[in-house]
Amino acid sequence: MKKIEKVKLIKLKVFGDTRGALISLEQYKDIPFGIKRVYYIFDTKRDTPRGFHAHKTLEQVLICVNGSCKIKVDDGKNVDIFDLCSQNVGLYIGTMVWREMFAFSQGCVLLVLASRYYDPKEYIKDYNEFLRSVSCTNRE
Ligand code: T46
Repeated sequence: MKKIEKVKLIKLKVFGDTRGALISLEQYKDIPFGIKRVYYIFDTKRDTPRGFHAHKTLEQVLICVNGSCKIKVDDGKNVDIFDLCSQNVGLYIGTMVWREMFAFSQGCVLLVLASRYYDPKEYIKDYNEFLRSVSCTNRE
């Protein structure tokens, strides 16, 4: 399977001692963009997937801070599936990548750091439109 260039795993530094562990996330340092928005997804159901869209200009880092889930990413040419199951791993997803989140464990909490404020106009929710858009971009 070919790697998707706009998607990568980021190892997050853990400050751990006998009291427990702490992870700090700073924009442009631990996270490769300025953080404009933070949200988290919880109370999910194992058999109810979410996502099914791409973003025109948004970059995000997804961190499963409790439990686990899987993220399917697709750049129009290659597809990959990531198993997020550790608090010290983030999944960076760049622009124009289709994503689907599924197989949520009991108690899963998915924390998301986003490079832009919420803008519903910025979503592409139709897969065929997404494929047309990426094939145009690839031709430019
Ligand atoms: C993404 C994946 C990983 C807001 O009002 N503000 C927000 O910042 C967000 C993210 C959502 N919403 C509202 C819009 C919907 O009424 O919350 C509701 C659920 O959002 P959505 O159906 O887009 O949730 P997911 O889980 O399908 O997708 C979300 C993000 O929207 C998306 O950017 O990449 O998580």
